[in-house]
Amino acid sequence: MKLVFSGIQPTGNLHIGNYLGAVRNWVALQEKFKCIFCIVDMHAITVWQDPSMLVENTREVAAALIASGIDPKTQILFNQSRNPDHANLSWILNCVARLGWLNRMTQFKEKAGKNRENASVGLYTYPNLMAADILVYQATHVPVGEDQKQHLELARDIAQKFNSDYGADIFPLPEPLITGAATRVMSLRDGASKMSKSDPSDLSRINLSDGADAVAQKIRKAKTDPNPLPDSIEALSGRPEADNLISIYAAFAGISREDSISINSGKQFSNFKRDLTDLAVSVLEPINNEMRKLLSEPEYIDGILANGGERAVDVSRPVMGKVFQAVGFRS
Ligand code: AQP
Repeated sequence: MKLVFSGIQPTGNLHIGNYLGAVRNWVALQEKFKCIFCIVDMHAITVWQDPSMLVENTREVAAALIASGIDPKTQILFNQSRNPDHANLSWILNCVARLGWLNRMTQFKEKAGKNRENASVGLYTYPNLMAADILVYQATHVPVGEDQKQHLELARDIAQKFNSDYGADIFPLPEPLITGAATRVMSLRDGASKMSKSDPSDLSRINLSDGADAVAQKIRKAKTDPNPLPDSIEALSGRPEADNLISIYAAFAGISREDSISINSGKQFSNFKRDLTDLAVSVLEPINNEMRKLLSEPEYIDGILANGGERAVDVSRPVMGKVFQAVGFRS
């Protein structure tokens, strides 16, 4: 049976990068696959999270996912810490993965930056936890963006080594799931950096929790250049902010970048930004309204996550039984 595992960190509000680059595709996957959607709070604490904010952010991400169309009844939606099997398998995989493999992970180098000695050990072993997230459910497919491809490769290597070391055919090798042209949304303040939840400037991103006025204000303040929009994608070269806004327009309209530029060619940014705002609000407003409704009932969201956690354990526990037996735990 095909089983999809997807994870998202509750490190802040979900933004349109998460929505257009990942969540929107996950909604479509539900039609074809059994899916497990996991809010990965254990990954989030690899960098400092204020505990009370983490609780709020976890609820907010859950509300954003449900409001975007994830169905917690037919699929499993929960936060990672509700199922201890992730941590349990992760430890075993720490003993399977090789130091040299982790040393090659580029995301650790990027996230740890220059202050590597002061990064948490968890940030370093993050890919092993990610492998455990996938393998503990014997997931067969994982939708991955460009930035996560290396981690999925590592999960495959770990699965293969575990199966071979212990002579047990427990873990299928998870496959990447390509979900159409990936939209990489860049910051509204700097077209060269990715839109990110943890960017200190709230003006750099449009959050799914932003109402129509905030969306309009952020698009109005988005960095641009003095020239009108050109008539071809090639002519956007060297204009990263214009390029980003054209891509965002294309993603919201469900059209190609080429069509987006031909529709908007010759417009001044003031006009284009008005059109982009109308388009963005038409997609985001229903999601935002539903999110607000859900967030007014935190117990309802907690109930969904608790139920999802129990159903997740039902899937992982038999796998952990096989793993324990293979490793030689419990006499
Ligand atoms: N700007 C983006 N454009 C397109 N896709 C994006 N994703 C994130 N940012 C963009 C995709 O969203 C999914 C969930 O990501 P995540 O929250 O687990 O981690 P992330 O990639 O580290 O996201 P952020 O927003 O940048 O969070 P922080 O600031 O905490 O690091 C992934 O599929 C990701 O590709």
